[in-house]
Amino acid sequence: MKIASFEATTLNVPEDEPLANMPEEKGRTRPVVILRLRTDNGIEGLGVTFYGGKVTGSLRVAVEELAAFTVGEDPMRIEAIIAKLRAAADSAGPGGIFTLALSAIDVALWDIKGKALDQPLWKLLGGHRDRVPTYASGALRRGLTDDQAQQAARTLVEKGFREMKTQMALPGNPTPEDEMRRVRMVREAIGPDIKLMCDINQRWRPEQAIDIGSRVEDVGLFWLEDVTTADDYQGLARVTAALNTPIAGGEYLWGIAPFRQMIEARSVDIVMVDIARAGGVTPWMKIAGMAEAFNLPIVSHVMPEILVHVVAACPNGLTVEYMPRMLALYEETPPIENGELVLSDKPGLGLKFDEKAIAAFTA
Ligand code: SMN
Ligand code: MG
Repeated sequence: MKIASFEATTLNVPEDEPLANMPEEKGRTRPVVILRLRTDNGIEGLGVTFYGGKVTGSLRVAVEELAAFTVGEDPMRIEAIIAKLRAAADSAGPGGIFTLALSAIDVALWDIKGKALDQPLWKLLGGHRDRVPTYASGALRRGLTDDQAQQAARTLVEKGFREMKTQMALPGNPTPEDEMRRVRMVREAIGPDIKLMCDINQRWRPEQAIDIGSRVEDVGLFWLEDVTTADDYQGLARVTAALNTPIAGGEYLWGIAPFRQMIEARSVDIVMVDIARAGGVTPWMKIAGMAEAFNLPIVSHVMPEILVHVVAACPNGLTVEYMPRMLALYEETPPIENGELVLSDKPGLGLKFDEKAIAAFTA
């Protein structure tokens, strides 16, 4: 079996918020590049990447230029292909557009491998369990009013979510009191038994994180995420040491090596890995193993339809972020039962592009 051809397409995917119907801005779209990698025996692997912003055209070209080097290669030899692509791109890595593009190719190769072996990816990668907890994300954002946040939180509970994520570092010039009030109001709306995460998206100073983090310890957050600049490993470590609330981080790191620095510095209690910035399924699983060696749980970032496989595969997989932004790209995605995503036995990623939706989103 050899790679025979490929097709990369730029899409503008609507940023609707289907979980609690709280769109940030009506009509806003996110640019995304999708890849179809085809073999000479009729298998098609799919890949998705993004974070290209206004240079998404360049990201698509990077996917195409790299994919061209996979043609003629054996798709089962993923590490050999990655090495070839790294060499071809000279020093364009280790981060940036090169890695975002590599990720789409790596994901498509794993999809092909699963289909060729007639095995779902989560089993191929370890198959630790066939259901994984998931948390609602993207609905309880910082831009909402307190009332909207409470209403959205109740909607998520009514929909059966047992875990959900909100945000602090509110817009404007919030006082620590304002920040506390928001997270308390969300807790009040959902009750004590729902797991509540809170994302800061790198917007606090370490001392601010310790101050506000200490004031909200009694809210019982499941984790506090990206409390300060993502690569300030020492600053993060100070916050992690100072608070009882677990600190999560890692979504902004590129490749695998920075995770070593972050974990060795004891910067986080929970390791979060973004597949596009990591460079695909291959590095995601290596980072998961690194976290396991340090007795740390691992969690996914966005694209639950893909990441459910890697979290389910790992013994230290904790929960899957249910960020529904890309679900519209597919005919069908894993269902949620009792707050858990249910894995299937469909081969590879078990996903099929919804061709009508793709045509409608094509840029
Ligand atoms: C996030 C960042 C970028 C895109 C989507 C979501 C956020 C999260 O940090 O963790 O959900
Ligand atoms: Mg985050």
